[in-house]
Amino acid sequence: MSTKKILTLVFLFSTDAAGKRLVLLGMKKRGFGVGLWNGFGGKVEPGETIEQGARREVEEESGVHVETLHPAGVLWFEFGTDPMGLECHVFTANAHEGTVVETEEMRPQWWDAEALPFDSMWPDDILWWDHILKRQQFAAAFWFAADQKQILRQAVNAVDVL
Ligand code: 6U4
Ligand code: NA
Ligand code: NA
Repeated sequence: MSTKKILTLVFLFSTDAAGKRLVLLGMKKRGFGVGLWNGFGGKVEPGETIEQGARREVEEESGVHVETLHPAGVLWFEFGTDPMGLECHVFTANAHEGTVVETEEMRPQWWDAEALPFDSMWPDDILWWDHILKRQQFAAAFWFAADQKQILRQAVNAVDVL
């Protein structure tokens, strides 16, 4: 692996009147992961910390300003023979339903956190989402086929150091 990109991925949580946990996903309207329900995030820019990048992307893509980001996991992705690896830092944060807006990049929608639309999400998400629900930090790696759909090899581990 010769190079890598640092990405962020943020899941915003809320609770409904019955106390059920809700999570905000965005339908990606363009670019990488188009047509999938995603968390919010993107590339960390030069001069930015990972958390600053995460906060900026959440605001750009959902209109929500988040104060506290909780480190949840780190994901490593490789695709086919592409020498570029992706190191994706996953966070959770609390949000309020009213503040969400649709943007050029994302159409946001709240989901029951225990019933996410995994068939229309990145195929690795179902393999680590339980760790998020249990507030167990995790480190995972996924080797995708060049088609960005099929996972050829995977490793998911609980960690406690993020
Ligand atoms: P531009 O449009 O260049 O500014 P940017 O918003 O910086 O793009 P983008 O949207 O390409 O970056 O970021 C990719 C997003 O997709 C990040 O939030 C991480 C997420 N992502 C990438 N691979 C993923 C995967 N296998 N599983 C997953 N999220 C993934 O759940
Ligand atoms: Na993005
Ligand atoms: Na970006």
